[in-house]
Amino acid sequence: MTIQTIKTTPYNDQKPGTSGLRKSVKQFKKSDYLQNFVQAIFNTLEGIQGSTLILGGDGRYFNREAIQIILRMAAAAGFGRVIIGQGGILSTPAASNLIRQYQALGGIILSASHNAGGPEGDFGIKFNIANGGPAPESLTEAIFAASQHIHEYHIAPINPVPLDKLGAYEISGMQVEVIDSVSAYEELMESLFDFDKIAALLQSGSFKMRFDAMHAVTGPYAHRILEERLGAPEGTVIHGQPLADFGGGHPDPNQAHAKELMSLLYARNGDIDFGAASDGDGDRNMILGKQFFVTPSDSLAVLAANATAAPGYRNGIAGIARSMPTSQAPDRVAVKLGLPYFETPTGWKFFGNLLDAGKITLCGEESFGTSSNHVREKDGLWAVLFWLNLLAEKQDSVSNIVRKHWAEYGRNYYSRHDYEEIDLKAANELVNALLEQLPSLSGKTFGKLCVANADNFAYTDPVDGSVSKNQGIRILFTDGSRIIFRLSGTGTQGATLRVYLEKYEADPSKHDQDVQEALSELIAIAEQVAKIVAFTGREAADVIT
Ligand code: G16
Repeated sequence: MTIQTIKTTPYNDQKPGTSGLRKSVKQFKKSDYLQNFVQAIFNTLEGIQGSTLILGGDGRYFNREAIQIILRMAAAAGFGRVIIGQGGILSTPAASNLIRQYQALGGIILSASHNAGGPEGDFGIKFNIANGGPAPESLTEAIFAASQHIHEYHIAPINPVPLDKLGAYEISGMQVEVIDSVSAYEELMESLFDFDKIAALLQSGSFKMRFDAMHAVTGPYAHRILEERLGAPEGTVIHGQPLADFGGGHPDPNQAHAKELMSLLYARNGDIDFGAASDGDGDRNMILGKQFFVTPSDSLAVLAANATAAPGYRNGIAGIARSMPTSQAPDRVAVKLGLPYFETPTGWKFFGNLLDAGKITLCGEESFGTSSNHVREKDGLWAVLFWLNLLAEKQDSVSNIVRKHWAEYGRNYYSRHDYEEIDLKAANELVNALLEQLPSLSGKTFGKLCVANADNFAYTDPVDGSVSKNQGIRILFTDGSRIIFRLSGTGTQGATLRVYLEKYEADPSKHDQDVQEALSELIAIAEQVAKIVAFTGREAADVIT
């Protein structure tokens, strides 16, 4: 076979963000845009010859086309074997699991996560390393540097591989296996949770749940595990068919985008006890009880406090980590259990070293991500199964479990306000103005609240000593309240300003306030300090979670 070498010119915008390279489909379809980035990955990796690559995506528009291109480039690069999920489908956690199981060199996951799909939507590509986790910053920076010097890429002239049929092929001396996307993941879940207990709950007739797959990747996983394996009634999984444009929806499992699920759970005389949703690539989750929303931060805290309820964690957990903007609720659990806890920058890649070193077992982020050391990614269905295990074990409702948790640990009122697609220049000016104010903020009082410290968060990885700076502006108050400002690293249009607000309340008689009302003082201070209206022209946040 003759490998073709194609001349190309670099694009200057291939810097991976919080989670891989995310751009509009239009950008990805520009001449050789995808090929350049894939070649940059291959040029950066060591040990490709004869190694195994895991390949799959969330099924969004351009997924199949991209898979065929990457296969041809993988053959040219010298991979010995590529494992692909049937139909080109692999959820991010399932891909992470396969990388570990097959001892692969890594995996390429095609997804723009919760971003909208379709020809007018977004596409994305991320590389996960041999531990199954997202490439660390040092690698993504090296890939970006390589993309800036790309002048040619290599591709094997082979026919498209049939993606829908399970099978094994040899192309250009490379083994290609199209495998069932769900089986290995299902086995892993069964090894962690009490499937008999969960099945009894789901089949009891007195408990009803809905899982919203949002027409994204978790549809096949949820159908197989919840309905076929655990016996939940047909119809438990809604929007279970993966569609290239997610049915025109926004596959983001939050109160704003999972509207149908929200209305089912919040219906006045509704009979659904438990609601859950996952995102485009299956790594996020939202947990709902009857007329009850569990913040992702509380979800992590509750799971950590009750970890031994699930067989996979029966012997206890080693420690907990959360991203910096995530509420401090999980820290309280760690303190009580006498466990180490860590505060990392936003981005799942920062949990990898802590998990590999055995310093933590559970980790999570406010951005609807929770997971454990079973993979090196956040895992939407895992969180749902963990909650089901907990509900089956406690024979109690979601709201009761969370309320009892608050009564024991106190409640961290929490909300995130997003200002989307704002002018990039305005966003940078706002951030710079905040940075200038930082030194003068310490000791300043705003009504009853006094600033203990204000800084630009930096993180030193306790395992490899690497330092990550500029990870978000924090205003920390003496009573433990916090306001955090960050620009998102996953948007594709302009800038997205995220304002994270948190206030701690120990008194159980005050645990039933409206969240935005409980945080109103902090919301006003955020505006006073950051002048969001003046800088962005926006009177209100676009999305409040
Ligand atoms: C990604 C990352 C997460 C991060 C989230 C939000 O999630 O994997 O670690 O918390 O983006 O990041 P940002 O605030 O920079 O937009 P996903 O589900 O989009 O891959």
